Amino acid sequence: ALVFQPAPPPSHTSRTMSKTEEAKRLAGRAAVENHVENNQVLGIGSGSTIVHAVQRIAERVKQENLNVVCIPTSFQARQLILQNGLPLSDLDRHPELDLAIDGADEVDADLNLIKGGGGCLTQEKIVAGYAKRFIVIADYRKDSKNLGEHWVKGVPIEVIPMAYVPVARALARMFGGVAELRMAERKAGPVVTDNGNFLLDWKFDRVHPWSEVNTAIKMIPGVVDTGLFINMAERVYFGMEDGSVSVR
Ligand code: ABF
Repeated sequence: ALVFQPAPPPSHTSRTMSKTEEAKRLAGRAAVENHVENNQVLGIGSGSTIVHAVQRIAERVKQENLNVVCIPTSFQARQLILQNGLPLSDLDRHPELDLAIDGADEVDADLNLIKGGGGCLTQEKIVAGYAKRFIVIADYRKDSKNLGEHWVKGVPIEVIPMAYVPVARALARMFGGVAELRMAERKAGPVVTDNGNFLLDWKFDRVHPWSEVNTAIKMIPGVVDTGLFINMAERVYFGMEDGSVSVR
C-alpha cells in the first residue's frame, strides 16, 4: 500500500535560511554596485548568490540604460541571463571580459577558493581566467582562514568519464583522502556536467599546500580541471549575519 510520507523538516530553521539568503543578496548587490559599468563584457557565475547579482545588473541596465553583454558559466547562468532580459554572448564573440562575478564554496585569507559544489567549475574557471577582474560574492559561512577548514564536501574535480576510476586512485595515492564519484539524487547515476563529464569530490584528509596540489592534480591524465581557484580572485564581498557587507 502507498504510505504518505511527510516531507522531512528543512535542515536549517527558516530564520537561518532567510539570514543567509539576505547575506547573499547584500553581497551580490554590493559587488554589482561597485564594479559594473557601462560598455562591459560581464562573466556571470553559477549558484544561488549570483542570482541576486544578476537581478541587480538587470535593474541597473534598465534604470541607467547600461550597455553590457553577459557570458554564462553554465546552463543555469545562461537561463538566468535570458530570464533577466540581459544580452547573452560567448567567448567566440567576446574572448576578453572586463569583469567576472561568481560565488564560491569556501574563501581563504589570501582569496583562494574552493568552487564547484554546483558542478560548473570548468566553465567558471575559463570565464574568470579571461576576465580582467574576478570578483567573488558569498555569505559569511564561506569565510575561512585556510581552505578546507569548513568545506566538508571536498575539492570537486571534473574528469573525463572513462578515466574516473584511475583518477580517483591516483588522487588517493598521491595526496591521501578519498575521491568519490558525485551521484545524482537518489543515486540515479553519476552527475554529468555541462561539458558531458563526471565529477569526483576529493575528500582530503588534511589541509594541503593548495597551489602545488592544484598544479599536480591538473597533470593527472583524465582531469579536466579542479575546483581550486588559486590566486584568481581580486576581491570578495561577504554578506554578513548582521546585515553588513565585508570586503576583502
Ligand atoms: C558556483 O556556485 C560554484 O562554484 C560554487 O560551488 C557555488 C556557490 O553557490 P552558492 O552561491 O549557491 O553558495 O559559484
